[in-house]
Amino acid sequence: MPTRNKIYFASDFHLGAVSYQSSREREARIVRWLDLVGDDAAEIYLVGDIFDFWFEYSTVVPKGYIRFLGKLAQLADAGVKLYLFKGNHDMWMFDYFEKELNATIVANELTFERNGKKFYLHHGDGLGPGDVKYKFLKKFFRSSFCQWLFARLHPSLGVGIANRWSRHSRIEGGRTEHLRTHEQEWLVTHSEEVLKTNHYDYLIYGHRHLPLDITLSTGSRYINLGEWVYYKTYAVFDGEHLELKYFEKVEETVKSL
Ligand SMILES: [Mn+2]
Repeated sequence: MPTRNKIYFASDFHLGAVSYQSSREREARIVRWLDLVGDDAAEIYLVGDIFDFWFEYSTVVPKGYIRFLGKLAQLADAGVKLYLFKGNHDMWMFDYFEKELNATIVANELTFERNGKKFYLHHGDGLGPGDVKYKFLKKFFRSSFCQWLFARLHPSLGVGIANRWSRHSRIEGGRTEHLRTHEQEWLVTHSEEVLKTNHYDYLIYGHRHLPLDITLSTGSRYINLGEWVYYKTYAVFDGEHLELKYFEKVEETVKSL
């Protein structure tokens, strides 16, 4: 029996984008990563945008991703606890993965303590100042009315529309995101705001598509998990330390301020 004493975090796999072929290659890489971490993982947090698009009808789920989902099922059956966050691309995850994988679906933020360290997790969309238009859209897309309406469309039509929509904000091979100043990094702003009322050691997000490890004013760390089209980054907590790492890529170090 392996010792399961580590916690792993990753986000923004965007499975389904950009092409079928690139998604399959990425899926294979993710499965290799899950094989690696599956040996000592107690918990795995997938912090949103796992799929470039996801919708669950009452009897139908999107095609594809069977190796990835099979691997998650294998890990879940081996006793690894899975947490799947809703991102802005896959906010329509309902109870399918709860049923099939015994996973916990997280809609917004999740906070917990492990070994005396406090964690704050969120996909990262709709936080911080500005972006009023997106915040409004998020409220609409997450409403039960919108979900009811979408479920009435035939999947060929609904998923077709969704894929076209998804292309607008699609991740295009990474490396397009650059570090901004602290004032412009809205998740830094949001984290500092959160830290005014509660202490956390680690504030972990996705969404930004840029791996970041930034020490905040209180000594807490803002970790951005990056994405898996270009960077292939993840974080691991071994009970004492949290580290942001590259998977199958060693020549670059993670950016920090
Ligand atoms: Mn994303």
